[in-house]
Amino acid sequence: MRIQVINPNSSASMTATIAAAARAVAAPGSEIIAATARGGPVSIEGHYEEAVATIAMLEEVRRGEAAGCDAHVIACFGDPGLLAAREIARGPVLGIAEAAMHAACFIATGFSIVTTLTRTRIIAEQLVRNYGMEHACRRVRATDLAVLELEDPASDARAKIIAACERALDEDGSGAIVLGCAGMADLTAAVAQALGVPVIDGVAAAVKFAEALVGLGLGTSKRGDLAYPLAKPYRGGLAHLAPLAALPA
Ligand code: 2AL
Repeated sequence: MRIQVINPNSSASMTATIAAAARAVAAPGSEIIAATARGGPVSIEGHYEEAVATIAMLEEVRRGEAAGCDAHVIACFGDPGLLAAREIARGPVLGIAEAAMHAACFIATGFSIVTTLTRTRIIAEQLVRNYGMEHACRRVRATDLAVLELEDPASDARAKIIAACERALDEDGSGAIVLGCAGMADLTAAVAQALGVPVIDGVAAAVKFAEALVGLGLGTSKRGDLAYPLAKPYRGGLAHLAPLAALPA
């Protein structure tokens, strides 16, 4: 099966990290098609950036659909544009935050999310509420690391993340850690080894859930609000985003 893994920010270096994490867990029959947003912010750390990045992310979903991808992964912890992407996709669309939280629930009764900036922490807290995960998410913790600092060896990101995770285990009563940024995917093994508890990278979790759903023959429901967008003209600079020719339900 072909799984499109989309980095909604425009940093190709982060896409390389995401693609490596996806390929490390993909089953032998799964092809990971990594895509980087062709425009928009270099990292996503707020609502405005999520909104702008969503347009470029949806363009990639359209390309992936046209190329016959069986599933799509949105590899940013804000899950930007997740429901919009589901509207235009036949197969499943997984957001890494939703996937990671569900994975955590299978292996622990409580988890903490360790993310980047405080403003991002607030967005993650909203996702926890949206996904009905308050029962299991004990706390969302910020590290005050900007997303692109994760790629800078001088930022000491690994040590800061491990320190935040240790505080989470000590103070939150959590049994597992969810890493709250796609750019942390390459740190998963090191953090897990340092902590001795399950550490979940949403990129890997989303790829495995995508494989499971496609393997079960399940795609996105086309009944109700996730039906294909209504056919109508779009104007101006966004005219190219008018829905593709209606596909069979
Ligand atoms: C993210 C992420 O995963 N990619 C990005 O650009 N921003 N999310 C985050 N929590 O910092």
